[in-house]
Amino acid sequence: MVQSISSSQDAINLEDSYGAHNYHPLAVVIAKGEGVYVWDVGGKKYYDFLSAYSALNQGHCHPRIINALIEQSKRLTLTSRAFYNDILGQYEKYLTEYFGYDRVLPMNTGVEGCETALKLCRKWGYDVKGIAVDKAKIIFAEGNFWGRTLSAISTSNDPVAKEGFGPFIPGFEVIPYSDLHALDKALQDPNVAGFMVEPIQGEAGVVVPHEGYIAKAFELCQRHNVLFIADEVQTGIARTGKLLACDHEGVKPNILILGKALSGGVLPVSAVLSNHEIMLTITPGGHGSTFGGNPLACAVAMEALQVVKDENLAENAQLMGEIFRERMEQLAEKSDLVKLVRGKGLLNALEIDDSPNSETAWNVCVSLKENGLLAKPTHGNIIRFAPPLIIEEEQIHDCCDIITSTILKFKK
Ligand code: IF1
Repeated sequence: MVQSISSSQDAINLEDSYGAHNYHPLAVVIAKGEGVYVWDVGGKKYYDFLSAYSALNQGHCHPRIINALIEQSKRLTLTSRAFYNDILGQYEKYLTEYFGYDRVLPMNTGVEGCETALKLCRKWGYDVKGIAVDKAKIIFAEGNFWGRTLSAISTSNDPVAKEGFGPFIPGFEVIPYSDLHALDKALQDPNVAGFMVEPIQGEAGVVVPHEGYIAKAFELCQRHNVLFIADEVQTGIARTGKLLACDHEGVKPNILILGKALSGGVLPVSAVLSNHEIMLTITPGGHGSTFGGNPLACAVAMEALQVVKDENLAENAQLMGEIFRERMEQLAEKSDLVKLVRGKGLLNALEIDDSPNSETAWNVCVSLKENGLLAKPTHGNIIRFAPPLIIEEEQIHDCCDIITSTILKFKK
């Protein structure tokens, strides 16, 4: 039975004693979340500027999404795909119409969505493009992050994520991000079946490619009969100020991968969308998952997406993001600690003017925590700021005040 823990240290000690040490969390123990706020076990209130890495775009415990969870959980949570149920088909219709695709393969986590997309890409490569069996290649961009499985770390160039876990999956090639010449060169190989890319690289430090890169990359892929696969697990669902980050350049990916905020952060839901030709290359028994497309996930995801539309979260992310970057650029002019601010919509980052392996960014986040705002560095000296997209103008200014005063008072 869940018991309430009143001491942060007790909670931390329990995790330290009984859990894997695969994270190094900021020393705050959260007990409650609502909208843009969280409260720690001592009752202190914070702005959540991480949103669980963009899984909470609709805010913590959104009443409509929680209600959908409660109502469906009283009726039917899981059937497995061994049988039909009365909600999966409705969800598939809703989701494919919402994003403008023919078909969807429902999964759970973001990395499962990406693995699924890569299986579809290889299968299409063999069955449709005619690549010789086991010769298909897929191209990725340096700095990519799409999860923690052996396939995902096989394409990583982050030694911390990769070292000690070999050998790695073959048939993956990594080229520089935002480099069209490198992509064009890689696509000369007739065995290339796909190019998987994040429209903005989240973990790499909110790296925004040069204007037109996504559109041109898509065009190069079409020209070489290669599938353009957009990993929108973090940038999708209105985070960057459009429903999808690819919408900023009018690109409709051949395969679209969604996750995180697809469920409003209530439970793991991911999805892979494509046209009939690509999706139907996988036949019964070619892929699956116990929980993939479960009735509870379908009910929650439909409500979570309806909230995005009804509350105009993409437009709000665009407007609040402009205010945020404007305020941070003013801060950068006044502070020798802030090198630059970059991002789109409400996916932004501050680059701290110190060496990537300095403790400065981390210590700034500790000070922000003490001042009532939770954020965390991505790599080294880059602090990602990604609040829920429901944040209001007064709140974004309040947060910018906290960030500004914390940084201007910060002593290295
Ligand atoms: C961790 C990072 C973010 C993702 C993109 C797929 C996935 C992710 C673009 C996989 C997941 C999460 C994973 C989480 C922290 C977080 C993260 F710092 F690790 F890289 F957001 F930037 N594609 N990102 O960002 O989705 O399987 O996790 O549902 O592993 O520490 P998942």
